Amino acid sequence: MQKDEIIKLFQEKFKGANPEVYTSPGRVNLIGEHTDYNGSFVFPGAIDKGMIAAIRLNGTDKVNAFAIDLNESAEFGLNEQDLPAQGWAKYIFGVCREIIKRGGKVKGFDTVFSGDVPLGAGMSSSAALESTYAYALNDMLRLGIDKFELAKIGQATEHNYVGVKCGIMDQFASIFGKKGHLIRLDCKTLDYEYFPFDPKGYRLVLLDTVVKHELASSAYNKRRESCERAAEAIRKNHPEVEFLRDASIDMLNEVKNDISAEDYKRAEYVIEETQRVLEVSDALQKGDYETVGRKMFETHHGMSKLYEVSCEELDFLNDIAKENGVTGSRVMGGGFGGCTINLVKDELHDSFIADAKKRFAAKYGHEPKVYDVVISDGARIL
Ligand code: GAF
Repeated sequence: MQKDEIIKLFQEKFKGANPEVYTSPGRVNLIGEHTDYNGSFVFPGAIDKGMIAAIRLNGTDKVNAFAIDLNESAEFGLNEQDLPAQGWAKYIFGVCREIIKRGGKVKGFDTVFSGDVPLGAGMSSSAALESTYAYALNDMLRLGIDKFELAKIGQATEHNYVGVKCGIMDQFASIFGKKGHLIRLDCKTLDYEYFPFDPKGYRLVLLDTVVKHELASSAYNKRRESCERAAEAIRKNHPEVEFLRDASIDMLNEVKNDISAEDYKRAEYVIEETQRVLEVSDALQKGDYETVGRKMFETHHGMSKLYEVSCEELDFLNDIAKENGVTGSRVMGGGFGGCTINLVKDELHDSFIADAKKRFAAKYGHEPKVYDVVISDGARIL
């Protein structure tokens, strides 16, 4: 949705002076999945799909919000502790509460918002929503919160108001995104580096299964708990191991008999994935996309067999990618449905997509959705 359009919709709802308009994007992640909450590396980039919000202070201590795409309103007081009933309003409420917790003086506002990040596709629609409001309130109210803290406010919203114990990747990418660049982020130190990403001769394309399996957030939290248990066991012998990112396979093997087989598999995946991200960043610097692609396939295998966050539909798309000679393909984001991210040579793009659509539809009764990725800027005022 364009700025003019959302201002018009805001005016229909609230009348009066024109609002400010802010936007924040969703993200892709080239590699480094389920590594963020293990203090390890990720490789995301903001995309050209996101949330857009029109906001105007209303001189009260109430927030009146309207979700354009759902045609739903929500209202809450800034001093209330009770969560709003509407799922989407919890994100706005959470962001306000987290800013207040940090001493920020949030004031009441009227707002309408809309988005084009597909929901449940693993492209971080929720981080886009959190980042939009965290960025906007900070800017409008001159709160002076730095960008790292804005990302943490979004993450804390997930933890404390939504119940997903996520890492920092999605909110970081949404706030720090830069056009044409991926971000290699060290989630332990929050050191980050922009990598120009313009793979000549290749395209990055998402295939969305349009499937979201039940209980994804509780399964996600369980993965995190497994990793924390494994790290804790390793720490007994190696006190320097704060996160699994600091551990090696040898260290993990020392505690093999002290942890469950399931926790072992989860930790094995994370330790291997950390290594893969480092290899991919070397390969990217050399423009070696064949290695990048090979690592993506390895990640898919790990996510499917060790971390067990893939599903039948995603594995099917991954097989089709392999059969079509795609350079790299894997499940992207938290998993349990959503998208695969595919690195594919220009000349194979169309035939791969056609084959995937045909075979997926024959098996599951609908085509996957296709999104070509454009790496874009992070949160901003329009
Ligand atoms: C979700 C989470 F929100 C991220 O923090 C990250 O863990 C990702 O799943 C998996 O890499 O998007």
